[in-house]
Amino acid sequence: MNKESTVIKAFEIAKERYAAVGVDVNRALDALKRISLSLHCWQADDVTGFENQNGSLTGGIQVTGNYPGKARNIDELRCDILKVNSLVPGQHRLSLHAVYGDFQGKKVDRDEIEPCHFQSWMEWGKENSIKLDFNSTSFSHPKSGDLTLANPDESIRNFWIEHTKRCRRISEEMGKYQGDPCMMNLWIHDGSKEVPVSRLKYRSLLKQSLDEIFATEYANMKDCIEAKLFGIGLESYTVGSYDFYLGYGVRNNKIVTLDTGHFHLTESIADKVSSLLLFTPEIMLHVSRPVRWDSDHVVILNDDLLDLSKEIVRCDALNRVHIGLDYFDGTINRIGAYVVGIRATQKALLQALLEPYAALEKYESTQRYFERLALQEEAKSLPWDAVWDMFCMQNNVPVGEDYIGEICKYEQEVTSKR
Ligand code: RNT
Ligand code: ZN
Repeated sequence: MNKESTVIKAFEIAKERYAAVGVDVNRALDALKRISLSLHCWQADDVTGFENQNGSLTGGIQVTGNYPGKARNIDELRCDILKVNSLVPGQHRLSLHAVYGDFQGKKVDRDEIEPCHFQSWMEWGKENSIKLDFNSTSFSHPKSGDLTLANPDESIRNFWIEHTKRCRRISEEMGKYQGDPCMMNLWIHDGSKEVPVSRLKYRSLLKQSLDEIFATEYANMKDCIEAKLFGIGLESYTVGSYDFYLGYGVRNNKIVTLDTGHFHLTESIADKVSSLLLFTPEIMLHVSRPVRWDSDHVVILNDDLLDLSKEIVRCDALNRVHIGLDYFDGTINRIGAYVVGIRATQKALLQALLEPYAALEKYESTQRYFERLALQEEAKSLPWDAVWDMFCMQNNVPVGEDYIGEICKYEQEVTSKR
């Protein structure tokens, strides 16, 4: 029997099994198809960018590994992203950082970037039906230090305010160009290695900087603010903590970004979704995988990801939650890292969409807690994988492990020659 007919057969059986618990698999497939993940451009080149300043990665984040084949320029990065897209089902967005502009070999400082530096990205995006998202970049720069937007030195603070304002303008142009709002994420590493005696001072400076940055209203971009627990070398204090940005977001109607690596390791990110939905306009996610710390390991299909996905679907919030990826691993094939993480995220979302929610909810509202627990347990082994294979087949991308060979081929023909 060939693979195609095996997939069809397994799917037909899965369809019946799911129907028995009140789940329509085709509805789940339609919903999954509509979910565009925002792929992070920085897995392709270990968060280097195209400024050609040969500095190292700073700002409390770190990539380990030097597996050969990282993208060295804009053409290679674009080529890699298109390869990735050919191996995952669905239509996805691309999230760019400000340092990935098309600078044509010129030195353009961060307070000088303009929409024109991203024009070729916008055109490329349109040609390839890829919508763009954006990020300001405050790390890996001579003026990064430990403090940027919260720096008491006015000239440094103003430099970063100017940078971030420009990033918002660029995002606005991107959003306009693509006819769909560009999500702009603002994350800064500001913090300190030891506990400062004036925690309030830096936080009020950050608040002031943000107020100034957000003073201009835009219609084609949306602001997201990302908190963090700590950075490497900045372990004791983070100016932009979760409390800080949650407060700022609620008061100013801004979107809070939840990076799954930015919390205490036993904290549930899934549990935060319903609260944010009640008090902030939308949610931005940075799906990552912390191992002992904010290590940004490649995302895999684990319980944390499943819980988070289920929570979004249970809240019926797929239209209010933007799912971005944020991990970087330089120890393995980077295209492979993308594909594994993207497919894992989609698999988690599919399982969430296939949850027999109506039946579970009915049990819960009638206090039939044994039945709820039992059905949750049984649902774990319902044949979601058969539905996933069908999704890949319908979308003309490799089914199951078939993408491994494709990536090895691309390595042989392209990335190993870099
Ligand atoms: C860092 C944040 C941030 C970065 C990217 C590169 O801890 O998660 O989102 O990973 O902006
Ligand atoms: Zn992040």
